[in-house]
Amino acid sequence: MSEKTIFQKIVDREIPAPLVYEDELVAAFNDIAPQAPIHVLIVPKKVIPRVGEAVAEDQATLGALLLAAGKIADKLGIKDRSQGFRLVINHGKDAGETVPHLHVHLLAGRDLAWPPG
Ligand code: D5M
Repeated sequence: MSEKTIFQKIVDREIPAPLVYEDELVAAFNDIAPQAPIHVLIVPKKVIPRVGEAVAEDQATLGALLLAAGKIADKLGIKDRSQGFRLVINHGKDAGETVPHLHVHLLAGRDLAWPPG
């Protein structure tokens, strides 16, 4: 069994981190190194290392990540189209993935350049 990721330790409440959102399948907490005024990480409770390694039985979990993003955006008051938010998933080295536990970045609170870096 491989060592737990930092995110798994947060999900298992071994490392304290206030949860912004939690349901049966996912948990969300603030990023420790925020890249925007709002920067939340949404992670599955089940360990999926990265999005490209998800399998068919993960379908509900993958859907729950996006549904959670919408609920969090609503809760934070950024769901209105006049404001908005961006979701980012980094898969692998070239994309800048640093934690091998699937996570969706929810970024908001400033103008977000396009294309992203
Ligand atoms: O994003 C990994 C993200 O995880 C990065 O933005 C920092 C964040 N991080 C790392 N450790 C923690 C803890 N302990 N709490 C909250 N956020 C954390 P990636 O897409 O893999 O580059």
